[in-house]
Amino acid sequence: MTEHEFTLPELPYAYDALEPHYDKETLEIHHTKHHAGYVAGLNAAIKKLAECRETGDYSLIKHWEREQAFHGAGHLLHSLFWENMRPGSDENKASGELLTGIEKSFGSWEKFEAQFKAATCAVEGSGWGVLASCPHGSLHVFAVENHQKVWVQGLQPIMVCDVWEHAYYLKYQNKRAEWVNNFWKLINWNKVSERYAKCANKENCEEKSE
Ligand code: MN3
Repeated sequence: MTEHEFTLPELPYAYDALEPHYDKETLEIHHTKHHAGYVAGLNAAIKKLAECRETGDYSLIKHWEREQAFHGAGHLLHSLFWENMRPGSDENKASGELLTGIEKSFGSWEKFEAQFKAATCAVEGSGWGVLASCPHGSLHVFAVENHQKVWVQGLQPIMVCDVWEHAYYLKYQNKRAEWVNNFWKLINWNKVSERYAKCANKENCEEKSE
């Protein structure tokens, strides 16, 4: 079989690097058990879909496509999540083109921060707070349910916050807002800027806003 095999990416820092905001035990379990589980689930779904093509038996296609979407989105979001954190600082803010884009899209940095935190805290059950760029450069906040629900196809996530209970419960228990506030100090805005620069077509954006 020639299907692609996904692997668990290494973290760009040690498991205790994000203390005290993100504790070592949660981060290690989150990465080695939960994220690894999504990688395994995605590979299993891809293998099953290859079997469907070989046998011509598509009777379980709906199930395996859903498995692929759930575990695939889980894998991609976690990969982004690790990358968009770094050791914390209380004065943490975007700069440059990303800051300009945020101010244009949300009115001000403070309004963006308030909307992102409120949306992320309000996710029903398990999910993610997501900052996403649309193809012509405007920015949007979403509260994504599970890994793949309540989403606009075509948007590119550039910064994500995991609010599944497995992401924070050992340290924060039911205090999701406290986790989200501390996550805010961990955001690696340089990485988010790089991602924004890659996906936004500024020329097109300028045309639309005039
Ligand atoms: Mn998670």
